[in-house]
Formats: sequence, C-alpha cells, structure tokens
Amino acid sequence: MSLKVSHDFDSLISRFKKKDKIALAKLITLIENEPEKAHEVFKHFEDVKHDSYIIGITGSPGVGKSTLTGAICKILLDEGKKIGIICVDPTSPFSGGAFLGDRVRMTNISLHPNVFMRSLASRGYKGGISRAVFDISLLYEAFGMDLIIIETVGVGQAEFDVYNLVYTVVVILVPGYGDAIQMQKAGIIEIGDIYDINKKDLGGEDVAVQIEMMLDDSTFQSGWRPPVTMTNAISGEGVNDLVQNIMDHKEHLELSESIGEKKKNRFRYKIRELVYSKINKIISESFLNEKEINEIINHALVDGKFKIYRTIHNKFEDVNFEIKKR
Ligand SMILES: Nc1nc2c(ncn2[C@@H]2O[C@H](COP(=O)(O)OP(=O)(O)O)[C@@H](O)[C@H]2O)c(=O)[nH]1
Ligand SMILES: [Mg+2]
Repeated sequence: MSLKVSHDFDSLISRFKKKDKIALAKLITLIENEPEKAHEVFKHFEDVKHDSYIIGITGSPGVGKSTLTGAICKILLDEGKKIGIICVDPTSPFSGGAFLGDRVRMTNISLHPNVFMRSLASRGYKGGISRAVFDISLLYEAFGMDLIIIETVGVGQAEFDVYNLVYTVVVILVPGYGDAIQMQKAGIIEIGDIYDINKKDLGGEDVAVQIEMMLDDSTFQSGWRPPVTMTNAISGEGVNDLVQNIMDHKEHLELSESIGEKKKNRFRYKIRELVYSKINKIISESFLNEKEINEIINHALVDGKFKIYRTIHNKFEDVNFEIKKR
C-alpha cells in the first residue's frame, strides 16, 4: 500500500469507529471488490465484543419480503434499535426493487440514522454471495448494529442458504401458495422458525391452517414450535405480532443456550466455504486450468472420445501425487 492509500485506509477505519455510515459503505465496497483484503479490515476490530442478532427473511419473489422488512424495521427503530439490512435478491435489481419502488415509506426508513441497507442484487460476487453476506454482517456487528436482517429469495440456492448464517429464519408465504405437499417438497417446513402469511388482505387463512396442520404433525427437538402469523405489510397489520414472535424466538435460543450452537454454525459454514473456495481456486489454477480442459476436449475430438477417461484418470493420478507431496 502506498502512503496515501494507507492513510486513507486508516482514516476510513477511524471514521467507521466513530459510526460514520459513509465509512461503513466504503468498507463494504472495499471488501466486496477485494475479498482478499477482508482480513486487513477486520484486524482493526479484534477488540470489538459486540454481537448483533441476525434474522433471515426468506420467501419467493414478490411475497412482500422487502415491504415487510420495512414494516418490521419501523417498529424496531421506534424501540431505538440500530439495524443493518442485507438484501440478496437476484430477481430485483436495486433500482427496481420494492425497497426503492415503494419510495415514500421505504425512503423514510432508509434515511433513518439508525438504519443501513445494502443490496446485493444485480452483480456477480467474487467468492460468492454467502461470502459477501458473511463479511457485510461482520462489518455490521463491528459497527454496533443491534439487529441484522438478511432478506433473501427462497431456499436451496446452490451458493447461498440463508439459514446457515442467521439465528431466526422467517419464512414468508402468500395466499394461494398451493397445497401442503408442495410446501413439504420445497423443504419449507424444515427451515422456518417462524411462518408468516403476508398479504392477508387477499385471504390466506387456508394457507395458515395448512401450515399449522403440518407443524402439528412435526416434532421439534429444540422445544420451539414455530408460530404462524398473518400480516399486511402495507398497512402494518399483524406486524407487531410477527416482531413479537421474532423476539420470543431470540429469547428461546438465549434461554436454551442454543444461540451458542447457532453462532458456531455460522463460523463452521464460513470456514468450510473459505477453505473450499480456496482449494477450488488452487485446483482450477494449478492442476486443471481452462487451457488443459480445452486440450483434453481437443484430444477427444481428434483421437476419439473413448480416450477421455484415460486422459482424465491420468490427470487425477497426477493431482493425487501432487496433493500427497504437500
Ligand atoms: N396486497 C398486498 N400487497 C403487498 C403486501 N405486502 C407487499 N405487497 C406488494 O407486493 C409487491 C412485492 O413486494 P416486495 O416487498 O417487493 O416483495 P419481495 O420480492 O418479496 O421483496 C409490491 O408491489 C408490494 O407493494 C400486502 O400485505 N398486501
Ligand atoms: Mg425484495
């Protein structure tokens, strides 16, 4: 780092420590663009003891996650909480998302001094979405946020499963979601700590009943039976109950001490992901790069496709040999 750059960096860190939101925004951008510098950043917060409570809000596109996040924030802000939001929504680019679409209400919240919001919408992330989400949430913790809300589409996305990174998972459904079997197939009933049927102005009692029945058929080793609420995120109806359920779940985790397990899980996920992505990189760079893959393909086209197994087998023998040497 040049003198000037390192001076800028130090001043960024000290502004961040003074709770400057612009410095927070700049540090997020820095670790997004240069993930390999994350350790340089976090080195400065090693003495921070603060923990944020981390909530995931998940559901299909359009169910009202963003609107509901806004409504939840409004209640929590009135209680004096500081909130960091991470919005992972590949289906709605930042400018088109309801977060800004519903300009009047959401602008109120995003301009609030105690809220910071970051959207990971329309671009590829070096090291993957989950890395970015983990790092941003760590920055929010260093910044002193009381709560972090991660809004994300669906479950089972290959590169990002939100429940690995949060303590309370809120699953949002809407009227007309479909039948119970579909929900079970989607794996929804396993992951929610709380269920909410949003858009209650359009109905949805049948969905609530189905969820309740499925929950009645399940056993909960944790001792927590997920509650079901119905909300209208636009009018705010029912949102108080939802917030209460989130706080009850938090209390349940804290009393049963499973919060410690959740925290460990977050790191476990992170460590695995870091190691796997590093190893992947090493393998693709040094053992089997694009050039070599192309060579194998060309050989297969020229020498015949049946030789491809032999070539790959030989390649793996080489790789094995290399790995054993380490
Ligand atoms: N009728 C009705 N519409 C809602 C409700 N909550 C959100 N919406 C609307 O549903 C659309 C999608 O909302 P959005 O928050 O962007 O959903 P997301 O994709 O899950 O984040 C927007 O037009 C919202 O205004 C609700 O409770 N009732
Ligand atoms: Mg959204």
